[in-house]
Amino acid sequence: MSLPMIHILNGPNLNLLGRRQPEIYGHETLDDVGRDCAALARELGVETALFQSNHEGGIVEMIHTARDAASAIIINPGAYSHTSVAILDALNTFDGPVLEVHISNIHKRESFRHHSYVSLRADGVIAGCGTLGYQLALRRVVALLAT
Ligand code: DHK
Repeated sequence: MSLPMIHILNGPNLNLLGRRQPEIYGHETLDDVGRDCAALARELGVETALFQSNHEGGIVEMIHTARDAASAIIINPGAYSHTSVAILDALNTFDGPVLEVHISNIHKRESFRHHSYVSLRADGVIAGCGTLGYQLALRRVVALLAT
C-alpha cells in the first residue's frame, strides 16, 4: 500500500535559502529542508516531495498538481503570502490539510508582512521557528491526516 504523500511548496526567493539574508532565514538550504523532512516523513510513515517556484502561476500549478497527487500541502508562499488571491483561490480547491510556514516571524517584521491571504485557508500557521517550522508542520499534517 502506498504511503500518504505530502507536498511541500515554496515560493519566490526560497531557492536562495541558506545564502539569502541568513540573519533572517538561517543557514540551511532548501535541499537541507527537503532532506530533513524526508527523513522525518520516513519515521512518521508518510512521503514528502518538495517543490519551489519563483512565479505566482507556477505555485498555482503546483497546487493544482497536488490536488491529485498529495494528501496534504505544506506551503511557504514567500512574499506571495501577502499579495496573492490567486494562490488562496488555488488552495481553496484543495481538499486536504494545508499548513502555512514562514521561516521568520512575519509579525515581528514590516507591517506589510503581517497579513497573509493564505492564512484564510490554512489549517495551521507556523512562523518564526526557522526551517524547523517545516518539520513542525509535517508533524501537524500527519496528525490531521490521522483524525
Ligand atoms: C519568506 C519570504 O520570502 C518573505 O517574503 C515573507 C517568508 C516571509 C518566511 O519567513 O519564510 O514575508
